[in-house]
Amino acid sequence: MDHRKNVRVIGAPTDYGANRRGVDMGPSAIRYAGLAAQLERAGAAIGDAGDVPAPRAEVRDPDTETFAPGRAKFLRETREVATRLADRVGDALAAGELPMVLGGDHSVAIGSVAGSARDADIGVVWFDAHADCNTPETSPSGNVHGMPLAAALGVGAFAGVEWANAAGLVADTVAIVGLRDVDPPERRAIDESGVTAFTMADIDDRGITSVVDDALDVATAGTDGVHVSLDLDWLDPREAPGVGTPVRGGVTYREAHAALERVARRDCLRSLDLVEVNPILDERNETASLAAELASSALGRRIL
Ligand code: EXY
Ligand code: MN
Ligand code: MN
Ligand code: MN
Repeated sequence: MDHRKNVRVIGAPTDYGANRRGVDMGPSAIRYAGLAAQLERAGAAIGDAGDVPAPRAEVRDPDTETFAPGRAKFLRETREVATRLADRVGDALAAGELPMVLGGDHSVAIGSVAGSARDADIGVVWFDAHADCNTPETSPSGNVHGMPLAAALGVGAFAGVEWANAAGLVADTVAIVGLRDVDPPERRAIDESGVTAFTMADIDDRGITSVVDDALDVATAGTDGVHVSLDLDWLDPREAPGVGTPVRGGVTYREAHAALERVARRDCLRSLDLVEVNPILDERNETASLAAELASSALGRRIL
């Protein structure tokens, strides 16, 4: 991959995939926190493509379209935005740029992964407290932000759903890192699909750099590049309070940087999501600032 990265920032201001309002302000908050300056520190050239249009939840019926059996709220809206975003991400890659998607809730990753995997075989590293492997049949909430990985892989009711399934992605090249809140059906889905999953206990035992190196081995095996999906609730809520679904016991500030620095060192980054930043719940925009900093580490910001 070439060394001066041309980054195309694409905002996806959604919140209907989550159970709390406010993540739709994530793209503004991350930009305001100095994303462009942070990326320049990594030597990247930045173009900001603005936001994809996203419907407001309060003027939509959550059940206009859904799956039966099971529930996926705001499925129509998810489809609309994912389809637009996949095109934007695919266009950025076709232009030789690195798409950076600012969420928004994690349902936007359905679009970014589909776009990234449109014309390539990709691997995925999913940094998250949650597995995001529910399907409409297994979801306890009906919130699609708990389903994007299942959607991309075509699990359960997502099988054969063209707009949701990522063409050039197979479970063998997907690794989730940092798990600490997994629903029992998701555990089964992980086992059956062949996705590689690392819990916080793995990080405790082996250290962050060794775990992330293993995740990158999985995601780079025979692929053209790696999509990194960074859910800010991956971090401990003390470091990242501005998220809708905080779970205690996450990675520290330094572990998070070390992880993204390993990504940069591998020189395999194809596309990146920064999602689930909730400015309403944040303290002085620190979670948004952290998202911007971590993006800079992922792009290879050097200290010396
Ligand atoms: N597993 C729960 C559900 O599916 O409702 C919670 C999912 C939260 C997903 C967050 C954003 O990563
Ligand atoms: Mn704001
Ligand atoms: Mn998530
Ligand atoms: Mn999460």
